[in-house]
Amino acid sequence: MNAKQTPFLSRLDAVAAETEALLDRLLAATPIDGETSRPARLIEAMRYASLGGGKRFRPFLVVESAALFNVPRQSALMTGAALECVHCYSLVHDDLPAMDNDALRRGQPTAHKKFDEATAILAGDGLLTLAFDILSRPQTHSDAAVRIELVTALARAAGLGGMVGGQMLDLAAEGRFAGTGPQRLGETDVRTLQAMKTGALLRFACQAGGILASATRSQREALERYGSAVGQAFQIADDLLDLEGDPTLVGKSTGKDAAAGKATMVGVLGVSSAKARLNRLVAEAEQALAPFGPAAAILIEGAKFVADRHA
Ligand code: GRG
Repeated sequence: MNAKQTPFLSRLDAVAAETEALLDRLLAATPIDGETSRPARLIEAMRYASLGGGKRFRPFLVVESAALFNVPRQSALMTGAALECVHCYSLVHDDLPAMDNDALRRGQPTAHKKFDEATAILAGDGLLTLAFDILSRPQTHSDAAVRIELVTALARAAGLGGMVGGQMLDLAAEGRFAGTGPQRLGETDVRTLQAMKTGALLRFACQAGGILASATRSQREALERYGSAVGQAFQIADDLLDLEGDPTLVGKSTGKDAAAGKATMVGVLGVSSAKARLNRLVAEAEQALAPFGPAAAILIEGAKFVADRHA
């Protein structure tokens, strides 16, 4: 434990360590039932992209939202590991030359720099499909109906009308397609883009606790309101880090948003209004969890962590 360790960071570290150990097992070299073989270079690239880095904030949200309902930790960790596979795939594909063309991620060479483009694309594909394999397993939940609900919710968060759709809107706003130019998006369009690209997975993380617990509609709505505020806060903090962050702390190149003409909330609102918005979103996240009382204190700390993060 380092000098700055707080109770919140200890809980985040605990989830990170358990998620790491679980992913390490899920990404073993030996094929499992129904598979033929696990090609060495592919498993190496999938492990490179998903182990040994990352805050594991999404699994933390799954575990702590599930803990509100005393869901068995194993179920929450499996769901968190599945979500982390989708998140890591998105980072690998986002870093590709055809997307953001980044050389550094989590302070290390990006997957296509470390391996090659074809391997990076396949590693991303492998992680995405593994996510749904994990959710379909009885260790994730004994009730198949709950597992199907998780699969549906993650697919909707990750796909066409969620993260992948948000990435498409982002590229379109940059004017990346033949015959198009950069778009100047207004606040509503930037909010929609960010809610899809970054917010959808974070929102799923919070929803997942309610799904695993078969929670009531009002409990689920409260978690979704919290997840949506945390998602918006996360993206504004990320935009501020790109503008003001230290690349050695952030672990990736910064200053790229403005250079690429990216549509960001900081660009639309300006720095000081974006910081004020960040504070409002943390307050909104806190209010959303009021029905859960003191049990939700750790999730409120999570929202503050997102707003204050430096990496
Ligand atoms: C290519 C399908 C596809 C989607 C890409 C999520 C995404 C869409 C792109 C990532 C680009 C990016 C930097 C988005 C901002 C928010 C974000 C996801 C930051 C990284 O998440 P952290 O800080 O990363 O949780 P760690 O390393 O801690 O896991």
